[in-house]
Amino acid sequence: MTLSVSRTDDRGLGKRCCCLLNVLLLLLVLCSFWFCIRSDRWRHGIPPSCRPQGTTTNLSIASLSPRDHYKNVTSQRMLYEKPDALKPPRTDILMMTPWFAPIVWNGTYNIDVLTAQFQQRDLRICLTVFAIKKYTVFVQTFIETAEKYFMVGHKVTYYVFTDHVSNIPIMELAEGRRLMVLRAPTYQRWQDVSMRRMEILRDYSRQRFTDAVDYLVCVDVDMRFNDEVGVEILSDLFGTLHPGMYGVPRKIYTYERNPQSEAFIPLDEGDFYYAGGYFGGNVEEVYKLTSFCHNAMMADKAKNIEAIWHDESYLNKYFLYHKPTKILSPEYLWDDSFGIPKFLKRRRFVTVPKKHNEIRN
Ligand code: 5GW
Ligand code: MN
Repeated sequence: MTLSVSRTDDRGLGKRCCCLLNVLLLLLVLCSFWFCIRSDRWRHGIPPSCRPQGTTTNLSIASLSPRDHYKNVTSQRMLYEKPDALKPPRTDILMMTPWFAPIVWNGTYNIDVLTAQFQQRDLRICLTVFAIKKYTVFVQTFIETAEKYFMVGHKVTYYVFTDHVSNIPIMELAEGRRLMVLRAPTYQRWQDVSMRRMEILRDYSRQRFTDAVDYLVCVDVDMRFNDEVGVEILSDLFGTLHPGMYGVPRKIYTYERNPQSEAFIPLDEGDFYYAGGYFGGNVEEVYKLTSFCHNAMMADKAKNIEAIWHDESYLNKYFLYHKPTKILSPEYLWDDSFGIPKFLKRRRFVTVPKKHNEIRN
């Protein structure tokens, strides 16, 4: 008898526990559902520059149309010298392309105004490099100097793609900055090491970068930062003038001239010669660029063709028909072996000299 009573008690207790668990589970599902809707709205529904800044507490988020948020942007007083509509800040260089993309030179912009604009958006900036085989030796200087000069005060993630993860030094980084080391395949031919960067960046732009990054900056690793590089470089799609070719006639540009190649550019076309070692933009634009370049390389490979300057040739083809929205002057990619011309007020990112036969074999 005692036994049967206690068994009934057990069953009752079990049922109550089960009920409680179900209720908890339901609550959890509801909570995560609500959180999903909210974060989705924040992420996609409203342009980041228009995130509400004032008080919106008496309005439910679901009842707002995106335009309602425009009213809540706060403004802040800033003091600086007024621009003069009749006096360009510089006359010794080209400041604007014929398609109205700014060319970024020292003395042509106000970094405080730009930073204030960009800071409202709490940007996540991602700097990518590849360090395959012996090129891991460049990583330490690259990151140390980036800590000093690259996007100081902003949220930065370094992505280092390498085939030798253990050769990447552990470094202390400033607050808001992270280093991600990712495994990348080794290719035997150095041309493939260089060209396959496009394929890897394409894949990451389609997956990992999509929701984690606002702007990508994709550069060579055999470099060091030597002066400030800030938000003035950021735009939907940007390229950089090659330090060896900013002032030469069109026909001198070392574009691919074989009409059979996907990278072919005829002698009577072309705006600038862009460097392969410095481009970027938002994730969607970088996806489109890298995807085009990789597909063009594969199409050429099937025809047993390789463009003269590898990934750089395909990049130049892409930029000819998909014009960049901003262009970086050679201040952003300089090689001291070219000397220091008068118009070059700053050398922000410069090549680290390498002993070619030691580092490249
Ligand atoms: C190796 C031999 C010849 C040319 C390039 C490489 C090589 C390039 C390599 O072994 N490992 C490697 O990671 N790279 C990546 O490709 C680096 O990120 C490097 O910055 C980029 C482009 O190659 P560079 O820097 O040697 O090309 P240049 O034209 O800037 O001298
Ligand atoms: Mn390089």
